[in-house]
Amino acid sequence: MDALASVVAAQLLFPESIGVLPQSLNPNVRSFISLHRDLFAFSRSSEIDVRRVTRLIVVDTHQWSRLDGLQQLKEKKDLELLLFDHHHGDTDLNPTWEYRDSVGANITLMLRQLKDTQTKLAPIHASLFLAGLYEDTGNLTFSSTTPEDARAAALLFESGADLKILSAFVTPAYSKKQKDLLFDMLRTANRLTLNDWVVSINQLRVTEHIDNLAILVQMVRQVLNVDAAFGLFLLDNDRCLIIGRSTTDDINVGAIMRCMGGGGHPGAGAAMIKAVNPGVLVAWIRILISGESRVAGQVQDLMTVPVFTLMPETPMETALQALRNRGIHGAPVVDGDRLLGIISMRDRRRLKKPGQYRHAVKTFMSQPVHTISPDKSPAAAAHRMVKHDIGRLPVVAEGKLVGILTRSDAMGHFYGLCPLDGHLGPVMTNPVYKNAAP
Ligand SMILES: [Mn+2]
Repeated sequence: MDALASVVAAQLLFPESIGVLPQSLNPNVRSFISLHRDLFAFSRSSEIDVRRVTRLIVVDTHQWSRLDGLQQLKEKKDLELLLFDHHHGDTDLNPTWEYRDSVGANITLMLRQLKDTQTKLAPIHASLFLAGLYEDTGNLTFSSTTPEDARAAALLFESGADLKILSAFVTPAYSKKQKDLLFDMLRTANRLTLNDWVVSINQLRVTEHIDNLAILVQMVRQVLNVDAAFGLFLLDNDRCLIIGRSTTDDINVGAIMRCMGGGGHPGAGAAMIKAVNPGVLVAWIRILISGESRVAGQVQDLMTVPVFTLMPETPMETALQALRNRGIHGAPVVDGDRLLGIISMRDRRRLKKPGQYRHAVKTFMSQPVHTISPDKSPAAAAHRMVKHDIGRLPVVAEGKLVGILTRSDAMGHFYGLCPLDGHLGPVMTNPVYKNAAP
């Protein structure tokens, strides 16, 4: 839909041009065209006399292989080639002039030009353009969406875009090939737990062109409800396309893809690699995910040492007084090196009668204790605290208590990373930790 919108926009920018579409079209694009046949004029590539073409305008792609039936133009000398594209990656088109930028939809780039030339848009144009914009940005929800895409959407609304037309054509009309591949991916996904995050990895051979593999990876991530999903697509030309989607900053897909020669954002990215053994690529991704978390610091850099501990036989009143004196909310209960449990101010609610204040700590402590190892990331620690609704994690290495990490240690780290520190503070703490111990 974005490509169709971009071709129409190119025809507005270059009125002397002829619009040519790929031979295979998504079902929603096909039905849009057949309903609006009188309004838009397109030609088939077979109807074009390539000898008479002096200028080629390419939109929404930067590969010759995607220009069905126009390959002959590749050999043509003096061909002026203008490129408008929002995809990342090297182009083999050798354009005379290129207009490329990382925006969510190509139509956003085209609208920049249309605005510059003060072209007036008819409502049907605005509707088609908005359909393309919505489809490529997932209704402005994909992480590739930029503020400019949202402004472009506003402009299209102002130009009379009709939401009724949109709803009929934006519905993601997944092709049979896409659906088959999606079902395959859901069946064969390999689920791994890496640094406390659940990640799915798919390896598939893809023998024909399939549109928008990225949306399939995105759907696999949603349906399997994993923190990140990676798809390794082995293509016919001896290459492997790797696509990643992540919902956690702790797995920075863009950084991982850059290590693999590609690019992207923290939430989404891709890389194209000369086919090596896919097993090697999976191992590489695992190493990069583990390594990525380490970049953000480790638990051992944030934990408190030495740890104030309590003995199992200490009476509750003595223990609570000791915590109050130190201004802390909880402490591990140990017997020598052995971690037996954890006691926190919150455990007071287990004391029903005044006499119980003389009972031993071991009667009221929480166990088993959730712990973390010193080489984990702060995000993994925070994840564990939220999951178990606890305020502190004893740090254990080789069975020994080496430190303690509190929620404020972990949050202090995140606020340190967060440029809007003070502003985001209350917003971030309240909803997540509403029910946790003080
Ligand atoms: Mn596009």
